[in-house]
Amino acid sequence: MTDTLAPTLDSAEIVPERRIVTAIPGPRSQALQARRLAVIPVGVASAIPVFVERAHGAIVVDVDGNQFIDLGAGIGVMTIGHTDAAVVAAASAQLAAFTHVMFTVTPYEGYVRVAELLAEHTPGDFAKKTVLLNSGAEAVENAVKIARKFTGRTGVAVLDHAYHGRTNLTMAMTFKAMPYKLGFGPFASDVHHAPNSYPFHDGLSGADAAARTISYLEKSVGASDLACLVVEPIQGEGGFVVAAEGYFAALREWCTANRVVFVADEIQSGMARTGKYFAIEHFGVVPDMVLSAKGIAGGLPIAGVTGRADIMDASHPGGLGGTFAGNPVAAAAAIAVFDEIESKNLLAEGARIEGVLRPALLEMQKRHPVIGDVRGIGAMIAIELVEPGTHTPNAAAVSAITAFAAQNGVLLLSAGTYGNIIRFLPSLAISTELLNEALQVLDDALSAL
Ligand code: PLZ
Repeated sequence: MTDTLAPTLDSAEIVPERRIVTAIPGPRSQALQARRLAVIPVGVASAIPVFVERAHGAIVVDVDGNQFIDLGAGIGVMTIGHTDAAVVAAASAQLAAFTHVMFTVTPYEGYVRVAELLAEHTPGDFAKKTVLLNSGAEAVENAVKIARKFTGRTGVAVLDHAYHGRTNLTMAMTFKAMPYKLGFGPFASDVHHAPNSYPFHDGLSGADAAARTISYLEKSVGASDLACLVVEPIQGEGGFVVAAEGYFAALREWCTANRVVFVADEIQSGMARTGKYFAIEHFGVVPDMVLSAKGIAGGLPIAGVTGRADIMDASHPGGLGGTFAGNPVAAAAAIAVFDEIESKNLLAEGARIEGVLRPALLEMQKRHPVIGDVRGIGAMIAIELVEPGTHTPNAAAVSAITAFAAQNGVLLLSAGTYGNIIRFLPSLAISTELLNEALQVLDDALSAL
C-alpha cells in the first residue's frame, strides 16, 4: 500500500511560520518510516525522522503538516532558500528544452556559463578553467587527479578534523572514522593527515599552528612528494572550526615555495554563505583551485573544480568527465543562483545573520556554561558544547538539544569529530524574526538540559 501524497498548495504559498500540529514524528512520517526500514539500508540514516512534503524559503513542511524553521538548509545547500522562484523557473525551462545530451558528446552553453561565473567569482586575478562534476566528493577526486597530473607527484595532504567525502579517495581524506570510514577500507594510499589550527583546543597563534602543520608535512611526508594540500577554509563537518589568523596565509606561502597545489574545499563554506562568495577570501588567501558544490545550484546536483588555467589544462583531452557531470538542468539552476545572489544582494545577508546569531549565542553562553565556544563567519556559526568549565566534549547535550529543537519545530544540525557541536547554517533568505524564534527554542532547550 502506498501513501501517495498529492501536494495541496504551491510551496510559494507556505506561510513562513513555525507550526507543530502533531507529535514529532507524526503519524504519516511514522508510516513512511516503517516502509523505509523495509527497503532502505540502515547505513543511510536520517538525523530527524520527519518526511518532507514541501519547503519554501527557510521553512520545511512535513507530511503531517508540521512546519519547521530550517537552520540546516540540507547541510548548506539551500543557501538562497527552498524553492527560490528564479531557480524553479530556470530549471523547469531547461528541463523542457533538453535534459541531457552529455557535454563530452555534444556541448551546450549552460556548462560554459557556469564556468565563466565560477572564474569570475572565485578569488584570483588570473585565467581560470572549470570542470563540472555531480557531487562534492567527485570534485575533490578530480582536484587530486588534476594536481597529480600537473605536479607529477602523488602525495595528498589534508588537515585533522577534515571532511572531504564518502568515495574511496575522499574517505581516506576524511578524518573521522565513525561513521564515515570504519570497516569500509582499505583506503586510497598516499594521503597524509596533518595537524590543523583549532584555536579553542590548541590555543596556538596562526603562525605557530602553521609551523606545526608544515613541520609535520616536511618531516613526516616530504614536500617534494606532495601534489596538493586540500583545506576547508572553515571546516564543515569538523564543527565550523575557524583557523587562527595568519594560518592559511602561511600554508599558502609554503605551498607556493614547494610547488604544492593549494586547494580550497569550499563545498560547505562557499557560495555566499559567509558573506563573501568564498570563505577563503576572509583570510586574504588566493588558492590554486577552489572546489564548489552544495549551494551553487539551489539543490540540484552539480559541483565544480575551478583553478589556474595552466594547472587545469594538465590533463590530456578526454581525461576528465562523467555522464551526468555538468547536467544542463543543474547548470541552469546554478546560473539562476548566481543571478539571485547578485540581484538580491545576498552577499549582505551573511553579516545580518551573523549579527543576529553571534550576540545571542554569546549572551546564552553567559547563562549556559555548557556552551564552551561560539565561532564561525556569516551564516556559518556554531557552538561547541562542553562539560561546564572544561574543554571536555559534551555530545549528550547536543543530542538532547537537537531532539528538543525538532520536537519544537526547529531543524538543527550537529557536527564535530566528537559530535559535540551544533552548527547553524540557515538559508540567507531566513528572516530575522524566524532566526530569533529559533534562538528562543534553543535557549529553552539549553534550560531544559
Ligand atoms: N567537502 C567540505 O562538507 C559534504 C556530507 C553529509 P558530497 N558535507 C556533507 C554526509 O553525511 O554525507 C562535503 C563537505 C566538504 C566535501 C563534501 C562532499 O560532498 O556532495 O556529499 O559528495
